[in-house]
Amino acid sequence: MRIDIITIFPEYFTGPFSHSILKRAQEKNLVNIHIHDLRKYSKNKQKSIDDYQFGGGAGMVMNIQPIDDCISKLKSKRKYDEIIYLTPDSKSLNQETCNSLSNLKNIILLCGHYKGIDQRVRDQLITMEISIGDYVLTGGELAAAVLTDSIVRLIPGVISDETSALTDSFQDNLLSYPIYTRPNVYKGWKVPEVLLSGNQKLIEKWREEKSLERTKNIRPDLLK
Ligand code: 6GU
Repeated sequence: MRIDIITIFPEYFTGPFSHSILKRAQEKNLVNIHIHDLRKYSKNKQKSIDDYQFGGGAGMVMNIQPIDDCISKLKSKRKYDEIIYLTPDSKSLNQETCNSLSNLKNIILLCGHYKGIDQRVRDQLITMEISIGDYVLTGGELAAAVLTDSIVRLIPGVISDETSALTDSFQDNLLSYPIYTRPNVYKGWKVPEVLLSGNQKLIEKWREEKSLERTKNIRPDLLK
């Protein structure tokens, strides 16, 4: 899979993408992530990429031209399955969307800033819009990093034990069950007896019950 990220803060991504699973996924060529500095597509001396809003109002709006030029250049080289704009004023990301995006070959992520982008970019160039939740961040970069992480870990071969992605919270619309490791007693705090029983059938049943119980208590909305 190839992910192209368009941003005015290209250095932002060096941290999140150069550790652990995301780092290894790139080394193994399971994903190729390319960062594009939007300012390089600005046509003026000051390298500006935003302007005042028509009709007045606070906040700058990102211009069409640098975004259009950057996306056009990418599209001239390969076909993109989705061109995604990260913005809080859109549908919230969920596991189902992560699953389907992880099956795609080429995607572009556009990080928004300031007040937002010119609506014509959204109407003409963007094929999908994603928010990562009902709160506002200073920019789309963190959201793009979150989206990338959530997609890349689902690409076959990225997580060594594939079943571990399949038993994630949300894969079946249930939160995960409680998990424990050694020692079985710490400061008198005990691991549930059933997990030490060796009875796999009983263990599965206990885990299902706990998943359901947790979901009912914390996220009843998932059960509807
Ligand atoms: Cl995608 N962008 C920004 N700026 N804030 C957000 C978001 C995105 N998703 C939730 N909050």
